[in-house]
Amino acid sequence: MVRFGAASLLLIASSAAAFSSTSNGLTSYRTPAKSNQSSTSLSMALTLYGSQGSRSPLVNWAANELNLSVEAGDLSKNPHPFGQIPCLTDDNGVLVFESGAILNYLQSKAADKGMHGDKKMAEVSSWISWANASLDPICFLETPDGKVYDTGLKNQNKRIQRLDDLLSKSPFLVDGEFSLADVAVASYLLYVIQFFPDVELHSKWPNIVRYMKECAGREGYGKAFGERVQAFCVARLGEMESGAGKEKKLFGMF
Ligand SMILES: N[C@@H](CCC(=O)N[C@@H](CS)C(=O)NCC(=O)O)C(=O)O
Repeated sequence: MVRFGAASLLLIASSAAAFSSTSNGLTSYRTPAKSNQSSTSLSMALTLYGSQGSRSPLVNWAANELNLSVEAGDLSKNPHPFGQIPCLTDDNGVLVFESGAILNYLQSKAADKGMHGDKKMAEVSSWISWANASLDPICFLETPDGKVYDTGLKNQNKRIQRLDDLLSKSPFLVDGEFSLADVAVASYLLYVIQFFPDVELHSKWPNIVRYMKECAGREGYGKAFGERVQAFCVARLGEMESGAGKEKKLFGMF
């Protein structure tokens, strides 16, 4: 499981000017209270311990999509058993850690309000687990001590090919409509282009690129990750679609 540790974060910070706001959040490990909060609320008690340059914005993205309001927790009081982020607390002493478990928890909170049936919940939850257990290790190759050194998306991969096939038949992963399955899967894919901005995906997986661009363009993504990250992702994916990225590389060879 990839850790967005100090070395990786430096990569993000140095890879593009687009990430300067992200890198600020990283150093302090504190979530800017306002940028990550959604305005409408079904609950006021959700508290997220996280930081902008980690994977915790994916939790904010999920909350934004579900219209759940999340407050930023004081990281010096982070109750995660291993001191990691993200970590979520709720009313009645609820404590949830692991980003996938947090997405499932938010999904079930929304389901309480009658938004999703069991069948959809099961599928969404399966995709959330797949994103963490199978997609993350493909997206981020790590040294034995857990440092990200490359992405598996530079080469063909049968699981990613299958994902592309699925997305050629449907705009989103579950029932053709956007869900937390897409938050989980697209978050990792979009982290890849933040870590490795030169990676070219369109020649191998055009449907995934279309999907990533669609997901990155969502209001909830921009609110959670910040406008600059959003603008960078959408622009980079647009370049891939138009072949501009490839041209740049060709020029670079001469
Ligand atoms: N599998 C966990 C990974 C959590 C994780 O590695 N978080 C990183 C930030 S993205 C962290 O807290 N790193 C500091 C540490 O491990 O002490 C999840 O998905 O929540």
